[in-house]
Amino acid sequence: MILYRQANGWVVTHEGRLGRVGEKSLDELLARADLHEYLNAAARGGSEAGSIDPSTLQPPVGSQEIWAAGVTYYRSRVARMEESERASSFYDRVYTAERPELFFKCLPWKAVGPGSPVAIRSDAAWSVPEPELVLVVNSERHIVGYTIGNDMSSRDIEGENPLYLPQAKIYNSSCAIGPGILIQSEPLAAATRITLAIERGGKTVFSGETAISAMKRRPEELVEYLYRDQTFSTGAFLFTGTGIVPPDSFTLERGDVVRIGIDGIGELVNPVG
Ligand code: DO4
Ligand code: MG
Repeated sequence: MILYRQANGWVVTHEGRLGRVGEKSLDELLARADLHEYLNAAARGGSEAGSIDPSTLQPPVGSQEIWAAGVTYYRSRVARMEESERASSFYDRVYTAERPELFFKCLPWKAVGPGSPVAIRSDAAWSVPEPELVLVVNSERHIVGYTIGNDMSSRDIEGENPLYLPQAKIYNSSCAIGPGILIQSEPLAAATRITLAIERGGKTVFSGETAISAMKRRPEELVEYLYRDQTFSTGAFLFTGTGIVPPDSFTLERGDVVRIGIDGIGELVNPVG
Protein backbone atom coordinates (compact mmCIF):
# COMPACT_ATOMS: atom_id res chain seq x y z
CA MET A 1 0.00 0.00 0.00
CA ILE A 2 1.59 3.28 -1.09
CA LEU A 3 0.55 6.74 0.02
CA TYR A 4 1.23 9.64 -2.36
CA ARG A 5 0.82 13.37 -1.87
CA GLN A 6 -0.74 15.36 -4.68
CA ALA A 7 -1.55 19.08 -4.79
CA ASN A 8 -5.16 18.40 -3.77
CA GLY A 9 -4.48 15.84 -1.03
CA TRP A 10 -3.24 12.32 -0.33
CA VAL A 11 -4.10 9.26 -2.39
CA VAL A 12 -3.41 5.61 -1.67
CA THR A 13 -2.79 2.73 -4.07
CA HIS A 14 -3.28 -0.89 -3.06
CA GLU A 15 -3.87 -4.08 -5.05
CA GLY A 16 -4.65 -2.22 -8.27
CA ARG A 17 -7.02 0.31 -6.64
CA LEU A 18 -6.49 4.03 -6.08
CA GLY A 19 -8.43 5.86 -3.39
CA ARG A 20 -8.55 9.44 -2.14
CA VAL A 21 -7.71 9.95 1.49
CA GLY A 22 -9.78 13.13 1.56
CA GLU A 23 -8.66 16.19 3.44
CA LYS A 24 -6.58 14.25 5.95
CA SER A 25 -3.04 15.49 6.57
CA LEU A 26 -0.12 13.12 7.09
CA ASP A 27 -0.03 14.28 10.72
CA GLU A 28 -3.61 13.03 11.20
CA LEU A 29 -2.90 9.82 9.31
CA LEU A 30 0.23 8.95 11.33
CA ALA A 31 -1.77 9.49 14.55
CA ARG A 32 -4.27 6.74 13.62
CA ALA A 33 -3.86 3.39 15.34
CA ASP A 34 -5.87 1.84 12.47
CA LEU A 35 -3.80 3.46 9.70
CA HIS A 36 -3.46 0.29 7.64
CA GLU A 37 -7.18 -0.59 7.75
CA TYR A 38 -8.17 3.03 7.14
CA LEU A 39 -6.03 3.28 4.00
CA ASN A 40 -7.08 -0.16 2.84
CA ALA A 41 -10.74 0.93 3.00
CA ALA A 42 -9.91 4.15 1.10
CA ALA A 43 -8.20 2.16 -1.66
CA ARG A 44 -11.05 -0.37 -1.88
CA GLY A 45 -13.59 2.46 -2.14
CA GLY A 46 -11.62 4.13 -4.94
CA SER A 47 -11.22 3.37 -8.60
CA GLU A 48 -8.96 1.21 -10.70
CA ALA A 49 -5.42 2.55 -10.34
CA GLY A 50 -3.83 3.76 -13.54
CA SER A 51 -0.20 4.87 -13.47
CA ILE A 52 0.45 7.96 -11.37
CA ASP A 53 2.18 10.83 -13.15
CA PRO A 54 5.25 11.60 -11.00
CA SER A 55 5.09 15.28 -12.02
CA THR A 56 1.84 15.57 -9.99
CA LEU A 57 3.53 14.40 -6.79
CA GLN A 58 4.74 16.48 -3.87
CA PRO A 59 7.19 15.44 -1.15
CA PRO A 60 5.26 12.95 1.00
CA VAL A 61 5.71 14.70 4.33
CA GLY A 62 3.56 16.69 6.78
CA SER A 63 4.99 18.61 9.72
CA GLN A 64 7.58 15.92 10.57
CA GLU A 65 11.21 16.90 11.11
CA ILE A 66 13.59 15.06 8.80
CA TRP A 67 16.66 13.52 10.45
CA ALA A 68 19.44 11.31 9.15
CA ALA A 69 21.81 8.61 10.33
CA GLY A 70 25.34 8.35 8.97
CA VAL A 71 28.11 5.79 8.51
CA THR A 72 25.70 2.87 8.79
CA TYR A 73 27.20 0.98 5.84
CA TYR A 74 30.85 -0.09 5.43
CA ARG A 75 31.01 1.73 2.06
CA SER A 76 30.13 5.00 3.76
CA ARG A 77 32.79 4.46 6.44
CA VAL A 78 35.44 3.84 3.74
CA ALA A 79 34.39 6.87 1.66
CA ARG A 80 34.40 9.25 4.67
CA MET A 81 37.80 7.98 5.79
CA GLU A 82 39.18 8.65 2.30
CA GLU A 83 37.74 12.16 2.06
CA SER A 84 38.78 13.19 5.54
CA GLU A 85 42.53 12.75 6.01
CA ARG A 86 42.86 14.39 9.38
CA ALA A 87 39.66 13.13 10.99
CA SER A 88 39.35 9.68 9.46
CA SER A 89 39.35 7.90 12.82
CA PHE A 90 36.08 9.65 13.75
CA TYR A 91 34.28 7.70 11.04
CA ASP A 92 35.83 4.37 11.98
CA ARG A 93 34.92 5.00 15.61
CA VAL A 94 31.30 5.92 14.89
CA TYR A 95 30.88 2.89 12.60
CA THR A 96 31.78 0.56 15.45
CA ALA A 97 30.39 2.56 18.40
CA GLU A 98 27.19 1.67 20.18
CA ARG A 99 25.76 5.20 19.67
CA PRO A 100 24.98 5.93 15.99
CA GLU A 101 25.66 9.19 14.19
CA LEU A 102 22.38 11.11 13.91
CA PHE A 103 22.01 14.59 12.49
CA PHE A 104 19.22 16.99 11.59
CA LYS A 105 18.75 17.08 7.81
CA CYS A 106 15.79 19.19 6.75
CA LEU A 107 12.65 21.03 7.75
CA PRO A 108 9.66 19.29 6.12
CA TRP A 109 8.60 22.25 4.00
CA LYS A 110 12.12 22.54 2.56
CA ALA A 111 12.21 18.96 1.24
CA VAL A 112 11.82 18.54 -2.52
CA GLY A 113 9.66 15.86 -4.13
CA PRO A 114 9.87 13.75 -7.30
CA GLY A 115 10.93 15.64 -10.41
CA SER A 116 11.97 18.80 -8.57
CA PRO A 117 15.62 19.82 -8.80
CA VAL A 118 18.13 18.97 -6.09
CA ALA A 119 21.05 21.39 -5.80
CA ILE A 120 24.83 21.54 -5.59
CA ARG A 121 26.20 24.08 -3.11
CA SER A 122 27.72 27.08 -4.87
CA ASP A 123 30.90 26.80 -2.74
CA ALA A 124 31.35 23.03 -3.10
CA ALA A 125 33.67 21.34 -5.58
CA TRP A 126 32.81 17.70 -4.85
CA SER A 127 29.14 16.76 -4.57
CA VAL A 128 27.28 13.46 -4.54
CA PRO A 129 23.76 12.17 -4.05
CA GLU A 130 23.25 9.73 -1.16
CA PRO A 131 20.50 7.18 -1.91
CA GLU A 132 18.89 6.17 1.37
CA LEU A 133 16.00 4.22 2.82
CA VAL A 134 13.92 6.61 4.93
CA LEU A 135 11.90 5.43 7.93
CA VAL A 136 8.52 7.05 8.59
CA VAL A 137 7.97 6.92 12.34
CA ASN A 138 4.88 7.90 14.35
CA SER A 139 4.87 9.82 17.64
CA GLU A 140 4.84 6.50 19.53
CA ARG A 141 8.18 5.69 17.85
CA HIS A 142 6.71 2.90 15.70
CA ILE A 143 7.97 2.56 12.15
CA VAL A 144 4.79 2.75 10.07
CA GLY A 145 6.27 3.23 6.62
CA TYR A 146 9.23 3.64 4.32
CA THR A 147 10.15 6.08 1.60
CA ILE A 148 13.19 6.96 -0.52
CA GLY A 149 15.54 9.84 0.21
CA ASN A 150 18.45 11.64 -1.39
CA ASP A 151 20.81 13.09 1.24
CA MET A 152 22.71 15.45 -1.11
CA SER A 153 26.18 16.02 0.29
CA SER A 154 29.26 18.17 -0.36
CA ARG A 155 32.17 15.80 0.20
CA ASP A 156 34.92 18.42 0.10
CA ILE A 157 33.25 20.54 2.80
CA GLU A 158 32.53 17.54 5.03
CA GLY A 159 36.05 16.17 4.39
CA GLU A 160 37.76 19.42 5.37
CA ASN A 161 36.42 19.21 8.91
CA PRO A 162 33.66 17.01 10.40
CA LEU A 163 32.34 20.10 12.19
CA TYR A 164 31.32 21.42 8.76
CA LEU A 165 28.83 18.55 8.37
CA PRO A 166 25.71 20.77 8.75
CA GLN A 167 26.96 22.99 5.91
CA ALA A 168 27.83 19.98 3.75
CA LYS A 169 24.37 18.52 4.28
CA ILE A 170 21.86 21.32 4.88
CA TYR A 171 21.28 23.91 2.16
CA ASN A 172 18.49 24.74 -0.30
CA SER A 173 17.21 21.66 -2.19
CA SER A 174 19.65 19.27 -0.48
CA CYS A 175 16.94 16.86 0.66
CA ALA A 176 14.68 14.96 -1.72
CA ILE A 177 12.06 12.42 -0.65
CA GLY A 178 9.41 10.36 -2.41
CA PRO A 179 7.75 9.35 -4.61
CA GLY A 180 5.41 7.84 -1.96
CA ILE A 181 5.37 6.10 1.42
CA LEU A 182 5.12 2.32 1.55
CA ILE A 183 2.80 1.85 4.53
CA GLN A 184 4.07 -1.23 6.31
CA SER A 185 4.74 -1.91 9.95
CA GLU A 186 6.60 -5.19 9.32
CA PRO A 187 10.34 -4.89 8.61
CA LEU A 188 11.42 -4.81 4.98
CA ALA A 189 12.98 -7.99 3.60
CA ALA A 190 16.75 -8.08 4.14
CA ALA A 191 17.26 -8.58 0.40
CA THR A 192 15.48 -5.28 -0.42
CA ARG A 193 17.71 -3.54 -2.98
CA ILE A 194 18.63 0.13 -3.14
CA THR A 195 19.87 1.28 -6.54
CA LEU A 196 21.43 4.52 -7.77
CA ALA A 197 21.89 5.66 -11.36
CA ILE A 198 23.26 9.05 -12.37
CA GLU A 199 22.61 10.17 -15.94
CA ARG A 200 24.47 12.86 -17.86
CA GLY A 201 23.51 13.85 -21.39
CA GLY A 202 21.22 10.79 -21.64
CA LYS A 203 23.99 8.33 -20.62
CA THR A 204 24.44 6.58 -17.30
CA VAL A 205 27.73 7.85 -15.82
CA PHE A 206 27.47 5.98 -12.53
CA SER A 207 25.33 3.15 -11.24
CA GLY A 208 25.50 1.08 -8.12
CA GLU A 209 23.40 -0.99 -5.80
CA THR A 210 23.30 -2.37 -2.30
CA ALA A 211 20.82 -4.25 -0.10
CA ILE A 212 19.48 -3.18 3.25
CA SER A 213 21.08 -6.32 4.71
CA ALA A 214 24.40 -4.44 4.36
CA MET A 215 23.24 -1.87 6.91
CA LYS A 216 25.16 -2.27 10.16
CA ARG A 217 22.37 -0.93 12.38
CA ARG A 218 18.79 -2.07 12.78
CA PRO A 219 16.15 0.54 11.90
CA GLU A 220 14.63 0.19 15.43
CA GLU A 221 18.01 0.95 16.97
CA LEU A 222 18.30 4.20 14.99
CA VAL A 223 14.75 5.18 15.98
CA GLU A 224 15.44 4.38 19.63
CA TYR A 225 18.40 6.78 19.67
CA LEU A 226 16.55 9.49 17.75
CA TYR A 227 13.61 9.43 20.16
CA ARG A 228 15.72 9.13 23.30
CA ASP A 229 14.98 12.28 25.34
CA GLN A 230 13.30 13.89 22.34
CA THR A 231 9.57 14.15 21.58
CA PHE A 232 8.24 14.13 18.03
CA SER A 233 4.58 14.98 18.50
CA THR A 234 3.66 14.29 14.85
CA GLY A 235 6.37 11.68 14.20
CA ALA A 236 9.62 11.97 12.29
CA PHE A 237 11.37 10.90 9.09
CA LEU A 238 14.75 9.24 9.48
CA PHE A 239 17.23 8.66 6.64
CA THR A 240 19.20 5.48 7.38
CA GLY A 241 22.53 6.25 5.68
CA THR A 242 24.05 5.51 2.32
CA GLY A 243 25.61 2.26 1.17
CA ILE A 244 26.40 3.53 -2.34
CA VAL A 245 29.11 6.12 -2.92
CA PRO A 246 30.44 6.93 -6.42
CA PRO A 247 34.25 6.75 -6.86
CA ASP A 248 36.29 9.65 -5.49
CA SER A 249 36.86 10.96 -9.05
CA PHE A 250 33.11 11.59 -9.47
CA THR A 251 31.28 14.83 -8.77
CA LEU A 252 27.73 15.75 -9.73
CA GLU A 253 27.11 18.42 -12.37
CA ARG A 254 24.13 20.64 -13.06
CA GLY A 255 21.87 18.91 -15.59
CA ASP A 256 22.60 15.40 -14.22
CA VAL A 257 19.60 13.24 -13.36
CA VAL A 258 19.65 11.20 -10.14
CA ARG A 259 17.54 8.02 -10.03
CA ILE A 260 17.17 6.16 -6.75
CA GLY A 261 15.14 2.95 -6.59
CA ILE A 262 14.13 0.82 -3.63
CA ASP A 263 12.34 -2.50 -4.16
CA GLY A 264 8.67 -2.29 -3.23
CA ILE A 265 8.68 1.51 -2.81
CA GLY A 266 9.41 2.90 -6.26
CA GLU A 267 11.87 5.30 -7.86
CA LEU A 268 12.77 8.85 -6.83
CA VAL A 269 14.02 10.86 -9.81
CA ASN A 270 15.42 14.39 -9.53
CA PRO A 271 17.35 16.56 -11.95
CA VAL A 272 20.32 18.45 -10.54
CA GLY A 273 19.50 22.15 -10.89
O1 DO4 B 1 29.28 11.32 8.66
C1 DO4 B 1 28.85 11.90 7.72
C2 DO4 B 1 27.56 11.67 7.06
C3 DO4 B 1 27.29 10.26 6.75
C4 DO4 B 1 26.09 10.03 5.91
O2 DO4 B 1 25.31 10.91 5.58
C5 DO4 B 1 25.82 8.66 5.43
O3 DO4 B 1 26.56 7.72 5.75
O4 DO4 B 1 24.83 8.50 4.71
MG1 MG C 1 23.72 10.22 4.18
